[in-house]
Amino acid sequence: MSASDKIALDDQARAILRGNDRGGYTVPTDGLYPYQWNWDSAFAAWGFATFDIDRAWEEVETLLSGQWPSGMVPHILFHREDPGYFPGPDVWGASNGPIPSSGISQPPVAAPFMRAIWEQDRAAGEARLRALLPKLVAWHRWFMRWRNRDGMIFIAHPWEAGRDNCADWDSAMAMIDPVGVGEYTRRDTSHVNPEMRPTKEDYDRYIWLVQRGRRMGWDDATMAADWPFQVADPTMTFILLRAHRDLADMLEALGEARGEVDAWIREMEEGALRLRNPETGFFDAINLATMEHTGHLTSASYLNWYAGIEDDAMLGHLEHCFETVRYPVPSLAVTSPDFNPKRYWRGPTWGIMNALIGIGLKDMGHAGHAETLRDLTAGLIAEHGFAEYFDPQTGGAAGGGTFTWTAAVWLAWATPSQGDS
Ligand code: 2M8
Repeated sequence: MSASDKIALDDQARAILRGNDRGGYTVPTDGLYPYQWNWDSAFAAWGFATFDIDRAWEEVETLLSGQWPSGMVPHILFHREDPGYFPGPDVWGASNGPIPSSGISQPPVAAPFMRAIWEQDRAAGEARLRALLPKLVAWHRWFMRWRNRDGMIFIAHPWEAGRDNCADWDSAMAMIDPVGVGEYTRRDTSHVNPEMRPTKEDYDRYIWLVQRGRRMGWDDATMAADWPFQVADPTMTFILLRAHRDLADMLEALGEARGEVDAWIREMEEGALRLRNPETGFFDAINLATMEHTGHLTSASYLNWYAGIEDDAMLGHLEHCFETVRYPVPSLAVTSPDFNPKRYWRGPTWGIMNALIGIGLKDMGHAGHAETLRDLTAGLIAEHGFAEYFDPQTGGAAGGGTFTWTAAVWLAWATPSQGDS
């Protein structure tokens, strides 16, 4: 990549973050996603930190300002109503927090990215971090209380994992009969080619689960007693374990007690290993209704290093993936009968997952693998733009364009400029 191309792409990525800034929070992309999404925002903060540290802090402060009294940090904050997205605040009916929101959470990448921001801004950022840490502790405690099964973290809705229509949920989704869901109008398919989005069968179940949560007042105890969709998820489990480690280190650095978080780390170090499928040898999800592994090798399977877990078999799978897929890492192995190169989380490559996998690889001493993945991701974005996701075989851009988290991943991780420093 020439120096001028690199500068142009860095400029473009910064312009995307600025363009998606709605004042204190960033939308994932204009039109398709007009609200503040939880993990998108954490990625946005990481991207902002490369050129505007104050704006980076502000992003996570706004996100955590939507925290519920239970500690839960919602997956969407509906700051200003927008008819362009379905389901909006009226469908969720969740008024449990200070800002209208959804009733579920999302992968807690906030702690790792807040650590990255604070490490660039130790002196000036300390007071801001100190104010935010209790909120992170309360959110992590909420996961340990309400989404924990033997040290594995489960999701209560496919949207909670952020990998909406991933094959990992198929068996649990098939157990739901979305009777009475009624008529509704999707908005996503008017922004994006429907072949790149979840099916109507998926949406009927997504909305049916939302209606059920709403009837239960999004009350954790009521939901825990009778909830038909619970899948232990490698995204949530590996990310929360990593987030606990970063949180404990930040607490210690600021002179706060870390014992409670250390106990969670120990519990999850054991729990995460339960996600290893004894038949295939790779990490996958478990449908808690049947206790069966789902049997799918996904991009989330490779987050073990991000959680500080070494694994030779996963390294072998990754090397095979590098040899056989032009633009790794696909969200579902290309050899799976369910693989679809265009349909969202059933095949396409996502820059955010590559960044998390790459960070983990580097942290665990696999610098060569990390560099390969970073180079391939940089090439993908440079050739095909700041798309929401990409066809892993052709690199073709898919989903929404001018996407916040792809721009953030470029600035904070993929850009060759990161190697300059
Ligand atoms: C996608 O999910 C939303 C629902 O939360 C949707 O399709 O409407 C997922 O890719 C999710 O991970 C992401 O946070 C969100 C916004 O980018 O879009």
